[in-house]
Amino acid sequence: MTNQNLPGIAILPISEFVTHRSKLFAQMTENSVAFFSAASEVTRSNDTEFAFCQNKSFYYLTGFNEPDAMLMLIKQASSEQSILFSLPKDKKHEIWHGRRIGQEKACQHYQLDQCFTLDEQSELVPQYLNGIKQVYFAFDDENLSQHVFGYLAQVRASTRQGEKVPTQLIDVSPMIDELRLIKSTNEIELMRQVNTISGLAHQRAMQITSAGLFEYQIENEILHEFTHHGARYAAYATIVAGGDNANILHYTDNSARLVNNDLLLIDAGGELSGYAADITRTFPVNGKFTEPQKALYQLVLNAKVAVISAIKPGTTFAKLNNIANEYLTRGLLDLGILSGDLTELVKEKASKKYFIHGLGHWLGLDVHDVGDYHINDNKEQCREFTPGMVLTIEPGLYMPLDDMDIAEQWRGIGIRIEDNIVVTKQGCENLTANCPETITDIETLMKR
Ligand SMILES: [Mn+2]
Repeated sequence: MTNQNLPGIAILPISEFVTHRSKLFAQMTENSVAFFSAASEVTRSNDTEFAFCQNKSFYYLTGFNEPDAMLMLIKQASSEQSILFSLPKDKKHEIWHGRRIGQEKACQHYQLDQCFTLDEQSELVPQYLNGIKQVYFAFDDENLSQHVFGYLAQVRASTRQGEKVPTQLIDVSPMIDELRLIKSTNEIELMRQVNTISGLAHQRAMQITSAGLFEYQIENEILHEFTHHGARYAAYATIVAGGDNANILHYTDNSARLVNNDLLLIDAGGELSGYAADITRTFPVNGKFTEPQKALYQLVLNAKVAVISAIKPGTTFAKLNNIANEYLTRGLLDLGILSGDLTELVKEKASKKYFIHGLGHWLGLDVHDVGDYHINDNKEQCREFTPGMVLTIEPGLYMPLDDMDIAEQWRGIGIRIEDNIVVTKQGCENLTANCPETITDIETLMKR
């Protein structure tokens, strides 16, 4: 099976990473150095590891996907240098564990100024730090922090030979996070593609789902569709939650059997060249919504559509939250799940009793991507959207089976619908365009 909509697997051109570095260089002060650390492999059990996942900020600046490397950016005397320290070529190790690019090829391929082996760090880094004023690194990276302080101590020890020690340390995270928050045309195209792939995976899940199957069997169908279209990994642990399991927000056990007349909530997104999709759909196990399921589903869908239609430059998550709350509160009142005065209920955000998580989040290299939501001291998410931001919109309603405050017909229903949106100059583009969401479209796709 080939997909006509996907001409080829997208990867970012190396020039994209060079551009990311020059954007960071532009913000660094004269006579400064910035350090970025690659991720290390993580043990799963004994001598086996989890699939390697690169540190996303390191990846954003390099495109380099080997573990344990370090990037050093030097801005001095109006010159900008990108230096990579990485694992050496090692024939024996590579036969067992996989290829390494080595320093010479890395330098060419990733368009870096110099590449050295990891062993050369301890000698070279202190030399580069001589005469530097400011050092940037991520303060929450304990391992890297230790290394940086070690290098600084080394330079300090040589001050009698005339070495000049950097005296200012700056947390680089806010700078890199802000850069990552605004996506380029290339990044948006990549996210468009991983959304298309993920939408196909959700379609496959809808077509295959039936009572009696296990949740993890549906998970497997989703992963199959991701890899079939070139997304080698899921961006996060896939949630396949039948019936009341949907009321556990991060349910990844996926071990239960699917039950006739239950809903199935699937939160799944692929990862393409490091970039994530994050899509949720909820549909009936047997392909036909019951009346109570229909009522709640339509309500969540209406709220989602209303929220997305309000997304444009200048809008904020706080404003969108108000729209979602108004829709959901009014709907819950109409269905008799809430009671009281509409204006009062909207004011006290009564819908939050059943809509228990945030409306959305930034999306990019990380599924919960970096970037400030507040920008000023206000506690509300009042940062104005600008073109190039990518975010999720994911209203939901959760009615646990053991909640005796609600009528029996609603109990055990958990619904979330989640799309990925890019803010454009004119308004927004919904990247999750191929994933069925209306009751008619879902029931038609699932007809057997
Ligand atoms: Mn999400």
